[in-house]
Amino acid sequence: MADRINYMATNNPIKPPEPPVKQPERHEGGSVVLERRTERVKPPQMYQVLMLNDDYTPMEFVVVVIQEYFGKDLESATRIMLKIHLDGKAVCGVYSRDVAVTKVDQVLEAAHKAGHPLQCVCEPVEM
Ligand code: TYC
Repeated sequence: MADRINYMATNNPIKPPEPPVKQPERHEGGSVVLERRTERVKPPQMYQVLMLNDDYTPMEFVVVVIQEYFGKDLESATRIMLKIHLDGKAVCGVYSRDVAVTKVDQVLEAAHKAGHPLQCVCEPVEM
């Protein structure tokens, strides 16, 4: 036995230290916070893209633009176009800021190329 290497641990294993016990926070008035959670990240601000009415842009063009750039089917696009025509404006879609700005650019470019005065804007959604 003496000529064999002794692989046994020579010391007793040490118990790892206990994690520190968090003391509940006590506040004036008697309220107690048992555990304070780290704050969750808030969702990003979203932007709605609105199209505005005018007296010159043909309805058919607006319907095609809404289908093309906002992914709506013919029926939804027609409903949105009519809402713009009657109310002066309507939301075509809600996106993150970069996407919303891109949609506005695309609509304005398409309208400009076709010679129509169609206007489109984006604004933060109230949360
Ligand atoms: N008012 C336009 C017309 O009567 C149609 C129209 C609808 C124009 C929506 C712009 O965003 C618009 N031809």
